Amino acid sequence: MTRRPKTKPKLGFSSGPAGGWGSARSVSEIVLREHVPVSAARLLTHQNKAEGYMCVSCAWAKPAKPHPLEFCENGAKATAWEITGRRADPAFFAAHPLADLESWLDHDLEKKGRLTEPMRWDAASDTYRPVTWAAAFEEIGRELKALDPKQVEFYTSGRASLETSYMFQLFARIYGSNNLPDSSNMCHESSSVGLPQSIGATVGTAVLSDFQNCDCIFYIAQNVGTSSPRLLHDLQDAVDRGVKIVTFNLLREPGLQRFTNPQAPGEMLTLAETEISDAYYQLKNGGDVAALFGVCKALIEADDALQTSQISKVAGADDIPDDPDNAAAVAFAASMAAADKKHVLDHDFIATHTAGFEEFAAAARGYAWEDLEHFSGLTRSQMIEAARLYAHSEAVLICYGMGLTQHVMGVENVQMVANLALLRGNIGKPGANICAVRGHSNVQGQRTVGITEKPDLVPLDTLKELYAFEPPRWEGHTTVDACASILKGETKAFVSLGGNFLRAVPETQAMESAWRKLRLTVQIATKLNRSHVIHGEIAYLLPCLGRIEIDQQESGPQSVSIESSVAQFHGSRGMAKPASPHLLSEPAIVAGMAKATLTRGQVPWDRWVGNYGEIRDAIERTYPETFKDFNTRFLQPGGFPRPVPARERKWVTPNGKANFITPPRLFPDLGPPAPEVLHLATLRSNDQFNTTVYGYNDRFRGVKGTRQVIFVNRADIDRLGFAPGDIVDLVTALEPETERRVAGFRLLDYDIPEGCCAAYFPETNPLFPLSHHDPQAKTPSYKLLPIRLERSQSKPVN
Ligand SMILES: Nc1nc2c(c(=O)[nH]1)N[C@H]1C(S)=C(S)[C@@H](COP(=O)(O)OP(=O)(O)OC[C@H]3O[C@@H](n4cnc5c(=O)[nH]c(N)nc54)[C@H](O)[C@@H]3O)O[C@H]1N2
Ligand SMILES: Nc1nc2c(c(=O)[nH]1)N[C@H]1C(S)=C(S)[C@@H](COP(=O)(O)OP(=O)(O)OC[C@H]3O[C@@H](n4cnc5c(=O)[nH]c(N)nc54)[C@H](O)[C@@H]3O)O[C@H]1N2
Ligand SMILES: [Mo]
Repeated sequence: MTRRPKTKPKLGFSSGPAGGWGSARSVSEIVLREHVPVSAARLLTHQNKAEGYMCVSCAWAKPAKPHPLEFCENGAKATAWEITGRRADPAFFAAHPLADLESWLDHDLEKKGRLTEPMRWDAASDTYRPVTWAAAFEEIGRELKALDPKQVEFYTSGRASLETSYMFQLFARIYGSNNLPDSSNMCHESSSVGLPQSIGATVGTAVLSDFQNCDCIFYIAQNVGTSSPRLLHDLQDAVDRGVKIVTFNLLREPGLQRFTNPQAPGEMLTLAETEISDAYYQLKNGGDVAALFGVCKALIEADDALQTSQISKVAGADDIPDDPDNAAAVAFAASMAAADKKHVLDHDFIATHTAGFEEFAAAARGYAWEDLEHFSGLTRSQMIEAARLYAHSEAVLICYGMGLTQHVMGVENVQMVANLALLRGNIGKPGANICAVRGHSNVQGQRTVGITEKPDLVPLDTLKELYAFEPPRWEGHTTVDACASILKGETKAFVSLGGNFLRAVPETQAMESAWRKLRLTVQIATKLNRSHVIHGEIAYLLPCLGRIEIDQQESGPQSVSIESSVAQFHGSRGMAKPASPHLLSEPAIVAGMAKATLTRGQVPWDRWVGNYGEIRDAIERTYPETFKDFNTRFLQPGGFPRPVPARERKWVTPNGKANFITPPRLFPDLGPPAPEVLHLATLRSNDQFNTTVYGYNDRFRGVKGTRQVIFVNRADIDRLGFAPGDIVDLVTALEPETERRVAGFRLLDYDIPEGCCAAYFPETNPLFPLSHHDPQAKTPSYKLLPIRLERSQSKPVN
């Protein structure tokens, strides 16, 4: 049975600002809907505060001096979703064979509420049935011992704490495996691969105070209103100070246009809105390399002109006198003259700190504006205007998100951000840095403590010394490699620390078939999802405490820690009553499996579980500089910073310089262009957190009661012979030998550049071939896939 939501879909444009009354109403609706007791709802006042718990939604920074209510609509939803009064208990499972649950939508599965007891799949009844923890650990250990460690995947979703993540990677390594794929592989891996080559940092360099010290923010490919709403406060404060916000996005996202602070009663009463962006450049998906090359070209050529005293020639001002775009070039030239600028680029910084400038500048000069316009979808004057705003700012902060990283050219996108920053020394000084806006609340931190498939990123010798075992030195699997290995039948067991792997990865259909052939699936989880309903021959569902819940162990109630988007570590103490007395904490579950599996290594698993302070001590012993005085600093207001050398302009690269890296091309090769092909970007609604679908509305984009929509430009709808509201199938236009199709999507006439289209994830994941990813980072190209539309035989499922 496929469940249908009760409301009828309503499609239209959002006219209101982000935040505002809609946001306040949305929070109270979900608190009521989830039957959250009033006492638990009060917990929100402790969210993201030093004495409280860190939000389980996004990774945005937690200020040392928080707002009285330091949470947003989505943080409140995520909290209510975790401390819900609903339960998926053994009676529910007994009544629902998995063959039945397979037809349920993601929303309906998770909506059943929190898992309450450890369960094992029973083949005879096709149901999950309760087992004891001891029996579960014993069988998991026995099964893992019988396998070659190379046949096992240890997946982590980015919510697990630093303490759990450290234990999990140690368990995998002592067992003998570096197969540690994680959600970050599908997310900011392009940053993790691109930034080290450019600036010698694996993470962004920004600190929270940069928002107070910058005079311009370039905001690229991130949907702040939906994905990290608390960042809107920092943007709003910046705007109030007169900071210019320059946005590059495929869509005109309301959060980046207007914002009403739902926590500022004055603003709510008057409906005062803050206009966020000064300049909004709506570009084609995949157009960022070309757009940023255009901005860099304008800067470099303006500088060239100033060097030769041909100020009138700034940005080619007098080359094409009849060109209407010339106005931007003339304005740029005049503005430089009026400011009496002698140069546009920071030549001292470039000479002292960087390598590769000449090659990059030559490439920028060499590109024709027509090509940059063609691939970006922007006009020359827009790129020059952006360059003018950039050139007149002394400290530019560049923020970016998934619209840059999830691309075949994801690494090049990220490196273009670095190139732009380096041109004017916009890195490592107050207000000027690169801010990689991360997703999951501890996705950055889990990498810091060893969740990675790359053995070079982990101090293996230290682990060897501390725990008396020989760590594996071979390169493990990323998420894409893990999928390939599962598809080939080489992987036999999958141990999942949270997440919903099967739904988050590409190639859904083939992956679901291959997943069923796994010998063992172990899922540590809070709520039921599709990766549990489809399962291996032996399948365990191990329910854990969430971060918001009180975690009582031998030495008392425990705290855990996380790392935010700006590389600050924070403590978090659970405050809600656990959803069930049978739950174990994540550290206890990892320890239970490790003890039942490992026959070597010396790890005090029980002592660690009894007192997480001992795990933090172990983390500090492994990473003494990063986690200096971990236990004494982690609960202080505002957390404590992780050292990021590029912040101090120390470049930990092979040549000791910050490198301009010149992308070899402007756009990826997606096969021969065809008129019927559109380029799909997959997105989140503001009523979901990744594969967790809270509801069927996308208030900001004016969609109500459905997720089965495709956003298309009206000209494309007409050109392709459809009408708005028609129901279509989406069919991948790559690798024609395999048909990849999702059925029953409503065509929505939307403000999106021609040739582009957008739809929600994870419903569209069956369209993505596994091979369609960045070749270096292996981040799936979730923001750029060629597809065709076909008239549908199906009805939308919602
Ligand atoms: N409410 C909510 N919050 C979340 C999540 C959630 O699902 N829901 N997920 C969390 C996670 S794990 C992550 S990683 C983050 C994700 O947060 P974001 O980084 O904001 O990711 P997306 O929502 O996928 O959308 C990215 C934005 O990029 C734009 N875009 C798409 N393609 C392109 C392109 O080629 N170029 C440019 N310039 N723009 C483009 C889209 O229009 C969209 O505004 O959010 C986190 N926070
Ligand atoms: N097409 C497309 N695909 C994408 C993306 C995209 O933009 N487009 N984005 C990608 C990105 S950025 C990401 S990060 C991935 C997300 O991939 P994942 O991180 O694997 O997926 P989530 O949906 O965040 O996982 C939700 C599940 O986590 C479990 N969970 C929640 N809280 C806890 C907890 O405290 N402990 C434990 N153990 N489990 C918990 C619940 O059971 C819930 O069902 O998806 C990727 N996939
Ligand atoms: Mo993510």
